[in-house]
Amino acid sequence: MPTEFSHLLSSFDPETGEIAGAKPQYRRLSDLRGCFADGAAYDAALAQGDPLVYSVCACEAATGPGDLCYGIGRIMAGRVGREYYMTKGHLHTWRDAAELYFGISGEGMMLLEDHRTGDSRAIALLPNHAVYVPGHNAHRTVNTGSRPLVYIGVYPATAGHDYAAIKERNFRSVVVEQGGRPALRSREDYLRDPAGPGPGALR
Ligand code: S6P
Ligand code: ZN
Repeated sequence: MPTEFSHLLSSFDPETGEIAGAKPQYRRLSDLRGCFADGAAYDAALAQGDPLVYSVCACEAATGPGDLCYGIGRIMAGRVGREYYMTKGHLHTWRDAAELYFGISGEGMMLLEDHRTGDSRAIALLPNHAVYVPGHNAHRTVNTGSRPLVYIGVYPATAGHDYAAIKERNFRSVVVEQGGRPALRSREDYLRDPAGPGPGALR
């Protein structure tokens, strides 16, 4: 079996989320300042330690126009306040660039937000399912389960990652635990009433 990835063949470990020959990036809680809605809950969690929230490993061997890349994400189970552990989230620099996500293991959601309209959607990300992320949608992956969520994202090599827009204004919606289930709520609404009106509306 090959140990280095190339344009044509690469191997990955669906448990660890690592791609042979590629360097994983690790995102700890301290790297996600400003992402979680509840700032006090974030500070309290960070005072207890700086756990790993997720890792991502990318195969970006092909770089030309028309080429494709993929990344494997592995998000740990956990929450800050009621908000589940999640990725930073980004828009593609090339706004038209779409992406396909494939669930490998665990249970999660893709939070999509159209930057032109502000409309938010949460789509289940489950094993043996694919989620299409249309262009112009900020996307954030959320682990709503009790074990690591592992998934693959396939994107155009020229998509680029724009984190600045998210850092500036964050997503308008949050995926939070409500009555033991995930719910999509507006950030404002969640901050006003963290427990929410009742069982979550998603699934
Ligand atoms: C890349 C793709 C994923 C993410 C990964 C981590 O286009 O969407 O591989 O990079 O889910 O998320 P983030 O927001 O930290 O890049
Ligand atoms: Zn992306």
